[in-house]
Amino acid sequence: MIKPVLKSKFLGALVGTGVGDALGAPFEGRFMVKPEEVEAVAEKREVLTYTDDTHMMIGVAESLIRTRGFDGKDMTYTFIQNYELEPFRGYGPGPPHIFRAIRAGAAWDIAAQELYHGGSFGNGSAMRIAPIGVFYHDNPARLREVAYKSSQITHAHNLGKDGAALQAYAIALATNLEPQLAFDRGDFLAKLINYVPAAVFKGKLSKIKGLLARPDKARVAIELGNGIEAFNSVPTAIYSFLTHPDSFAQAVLNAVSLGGDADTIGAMTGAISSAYLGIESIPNRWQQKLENRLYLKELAEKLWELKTTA
Ligand code: RVK
Ligand code: MG
Ligand code: MG
Repeated sequence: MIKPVLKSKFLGALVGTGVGDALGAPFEGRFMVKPEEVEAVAEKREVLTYTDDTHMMIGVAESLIRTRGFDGKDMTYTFIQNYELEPFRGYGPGPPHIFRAIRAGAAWDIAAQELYHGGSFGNGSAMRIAPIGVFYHDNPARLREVAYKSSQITHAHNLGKDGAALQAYAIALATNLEPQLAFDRGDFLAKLINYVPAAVFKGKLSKIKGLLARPDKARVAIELGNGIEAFNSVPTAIYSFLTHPDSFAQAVLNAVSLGGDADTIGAMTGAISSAYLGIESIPNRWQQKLENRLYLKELAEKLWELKTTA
């Protein structure tokens, strides 16, 4: 793949996360909505403000850049510092709890195991994974290792880790594909099913083909889920991308219109879609209004430079 195409995909994955998150944020926790309503609400807003999903993704990118690859301790303290500066971003219940425990003396690499029973399986480590997905796009084994280790900081349950690795791998596959060539949904899904070990993810991914054949949003919400758990949202984001692999806008509007954890499903769909199609696929009417757009682009460019000059 030529370098400018790859660069556009790095930019797309990070900015696509932000746009999907910001479009979905007003609808988080809502029932289903029409895509036109999502579009109309975005049009009325002067700034598309992002939430914890993008805020934590920024921390992932900042740490990867600073340490020239993954360093768990550095990433942990980057998350904590960012959270303390902007605690108002709408974080899930778990991460702030873990951050306070670490500040109080808990070890950064085991603090998350204390949360819930065996750690969290929320989607918080999958929603922020885009920088890891693009940075390790050419090495699935290292991608899995880093996705697991980055998840361990806040989401230590195996299903939380597998959700993060699955979302990272979907982004990596999308990054590897040339957008001009015909897209093979069956091949994309087969690779994901093969990659993820947990039966709950394999089972949901196996339902996507049938759901794509007969679009029915209520069935998607029931069978794949639209909730805060990794297994109720990562397959849903993959499904949403696959509804319109050639259109960022249609895929993300479709994702947000499912309601439930709309910002996060929007963010994860946006990351996969624009890792495939590149940043040019994100409509300017949304890009221009995205909060901190220039900083997200700066981080993506630095990550790409690190990858291509290393
Ligand atoms: C507010 C039982 C468990 C569990 C386990 C449930 C932001 C809990 C973002 C928990 C995202 C919730 C979202 C979320 C990200 C997790 N047993 N229940 N082992 N593990 N749960 O707290 O960062 O919106 O009900 O780790 O993943 O936009 O409260 O948070 O939508 O999943 O938060 O898991 O949340 P947490 P998170
Ligand atoms: Mg959020
Ligand atoms: Mg959310």
